[in-house]
Amino acid sequence: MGSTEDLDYPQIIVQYSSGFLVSKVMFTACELGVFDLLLESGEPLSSGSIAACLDTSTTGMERLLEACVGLKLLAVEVTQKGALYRNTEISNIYLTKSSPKSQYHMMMYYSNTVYSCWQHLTEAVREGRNQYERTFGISSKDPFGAMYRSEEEMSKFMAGQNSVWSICGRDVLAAFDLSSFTQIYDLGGGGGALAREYVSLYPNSTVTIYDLPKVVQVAKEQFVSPEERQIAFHEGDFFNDSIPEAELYILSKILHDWDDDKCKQLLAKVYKVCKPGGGVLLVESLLNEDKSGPLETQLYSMNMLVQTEGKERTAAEYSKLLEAGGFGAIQVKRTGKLYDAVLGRK
Ligand code: ASE
Repeated sequence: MGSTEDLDYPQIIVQYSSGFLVSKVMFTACELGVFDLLLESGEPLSSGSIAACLDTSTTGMERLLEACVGLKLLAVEVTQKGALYRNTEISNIYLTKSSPKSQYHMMMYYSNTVYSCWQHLTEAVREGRNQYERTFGISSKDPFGAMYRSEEEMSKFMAGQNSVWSICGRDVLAAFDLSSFTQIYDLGGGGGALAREYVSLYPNSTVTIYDLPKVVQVAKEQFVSPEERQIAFHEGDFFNDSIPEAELYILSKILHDWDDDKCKQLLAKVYKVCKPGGGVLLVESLLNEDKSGPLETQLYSMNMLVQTEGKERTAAEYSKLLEAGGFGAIQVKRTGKLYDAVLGRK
């Protein structure tokens, strides 16, 4: 080990300091439609023509494009006609709206709602609670009442949540052989992208999305077509209404929204109605047992502080919650992607 001078210290601090600038550059290029335009055009374009097409200033667009080149989200080629920009592979796949793996909606949710809430991270840490009151002037007693404060906001959240399953839905559902289950309830299944992955991976299954009536209404209108016969809906509030009997319950990014008491209460309720031999599949981003990482999960846990009543947990913590609810034979599978899987059996 060298002395402090040869550590990459200052560089790391400088990098971390501009982390949010990096996010905002990527979000802004997405929001303005830079990647969509370059995909559609099929040929490299100058900053002037991109600015004209997207109705922005040339000076602003020029700098945005240059920064995107620095981030390797765009490639530049200098010709006699000046600099011409094109998408890199990664932006074509993840940053264009029309791509099947598009993360556009997730980024828009981050760029607007999440970004606004994070203005109050200091207060969130001081007070140990979410920041809806400060950020949006709405009561934070019911976090999902606040998150779903308008139909538009709810729809943006659902679209954002849906996008992650196009990149790791298959991994979390293939972590265990779930082919023996045919009747599945996805509690808090929202926009249905995970349900869609499920029925595609397990063709003999039917997945019922159990969610709040207003969520189900928007899911039917905007996200799931009636032709998707293996996906059904059930309107309800899983804390206050009854949950129908089934073989497998999926709780995907649900427990991370709630404190331990609420999690145990929900799991006990699910255990009661679960068929013997059935189970519950938790889909969550797992912290290392010593909570030393992964960084992404640590940051998500900060976001849970700012936006919800929950936190990210370790596999042992989820196992304890499952056992408290009555479940046994607990198995944990880390996928190496953003989300992992934990299975408990009745
Ligand atoms: C929730 C998930 C999210 C509640 C609020 C949320 C996400 C963002 N805000 O259940 C998606 C996951 N990403 C993060 C940062 O946690």
